[in-house]
Amino acid sequence: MEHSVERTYFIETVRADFPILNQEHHPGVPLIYLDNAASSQKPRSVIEAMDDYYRRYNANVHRGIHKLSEQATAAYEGARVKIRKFINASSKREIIFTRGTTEGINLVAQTWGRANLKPGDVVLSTVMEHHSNIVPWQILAAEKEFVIKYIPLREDGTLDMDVYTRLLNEGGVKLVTVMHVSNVLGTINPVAEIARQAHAAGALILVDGAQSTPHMPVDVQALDADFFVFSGHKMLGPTGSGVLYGKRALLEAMPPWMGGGDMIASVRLEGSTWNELPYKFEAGTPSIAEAIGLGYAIDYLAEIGMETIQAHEHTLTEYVLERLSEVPDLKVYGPDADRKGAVAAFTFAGIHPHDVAQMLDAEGIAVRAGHHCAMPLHDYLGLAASTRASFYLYNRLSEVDSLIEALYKARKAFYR
Ligand code: C6P
Repeated sequence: MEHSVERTYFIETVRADFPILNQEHHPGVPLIYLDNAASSQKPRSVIEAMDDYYRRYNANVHRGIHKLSEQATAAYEGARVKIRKFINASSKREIIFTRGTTEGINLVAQTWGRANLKPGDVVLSTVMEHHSNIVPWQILAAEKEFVIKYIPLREDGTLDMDVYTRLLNEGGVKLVTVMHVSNVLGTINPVAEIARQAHAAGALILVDGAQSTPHMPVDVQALDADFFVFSGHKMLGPTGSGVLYGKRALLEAMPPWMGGGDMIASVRLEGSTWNELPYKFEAGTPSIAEAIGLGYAIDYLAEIGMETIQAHEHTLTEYVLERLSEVPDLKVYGPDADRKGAVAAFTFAGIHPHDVAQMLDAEGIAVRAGHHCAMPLHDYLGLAASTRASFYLYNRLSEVDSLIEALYKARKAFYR
């Protein structure tokens, strides 16, 4: 049993629920999975729930009068109810299924953005955003001629809130679109305060919750987010699942994005009318097994408790930052553990981040190297790339020790 989790949950019991973790990465070398910010592993309950759908009640939803379709619809809509509760939305009509964070942001850009942004308006974002919260706005700005401004960072990798306030005061801001937790720096942004100021300036706020929802309690009403998006695959669920939350009045007023089956009330050759929420934004046959799987992932997380998971990850973050600070020639990016999620992006002077990742892989340790879909942030930091270790509820403190040991080994090999 590990010291940090004795108080919270028995980590070996959790690990036993994840079949993939119990394997050798190379002959005789156990897998240490530290690429959770890219995608998490899946517990048996999620894998089995999806298998069960395909084996026992595979059918389309909202369409058939037969028993299988009714069962599939109940499971699919049941997942929506679980998600509503998990993020404390006020109605299940505010929960739109998407394929992930990227699709959610593009949906808002192409519906709310297309209908509301005009030349001279300002969309305010940050330099730490993932590409999925930059490119959709750039694509639309090229057509609608609004301006995108970016909040810079302070030295410690947190947002410069003074500049934020100043940019809001310059006027014209219609939307603030900001990540909750950085996938590189780990910075936890003060989203409730950002929302408060945005609303006072007459702007809406979109929160990219891809790296927060898996790791901490999220309450969209407490944050007062107008839109909140996240991906299922980073929170124990399957790829191809995700959520756009939007305040009901906003979603009601927005035009649909994709047209097709299920999103209509009636179709005539002369024109069509739209279905009620949330179906207006769910055209075509959805990812049914994936939505059901996401529901089971939420059951799993809720059973342990998001506060408990956050506490365990905080211990891991404190420990990894402490141990990384001992390694010579290594620089970690982002704030201290109290303002950071369980993500450690670092560089080794003189060693390419990809080489570091490759040497770690040889030791059984899976990490990511590159720009992590945050090229502007890497430009801002003066880096081409970084190596990133990212943790989750099933990671042990001893895996941090293995990481550090492997980094010393890599250093010895390169500095020889
Ligand atoms: N970040 C990472 O390794 P999708 O691909 O749609 O599920 O999520 C996109 C996305 C959006 N915002 C943030 C903050 C993210 O971290 C991600 C995905 C992965 O960091 C893959 S690039």
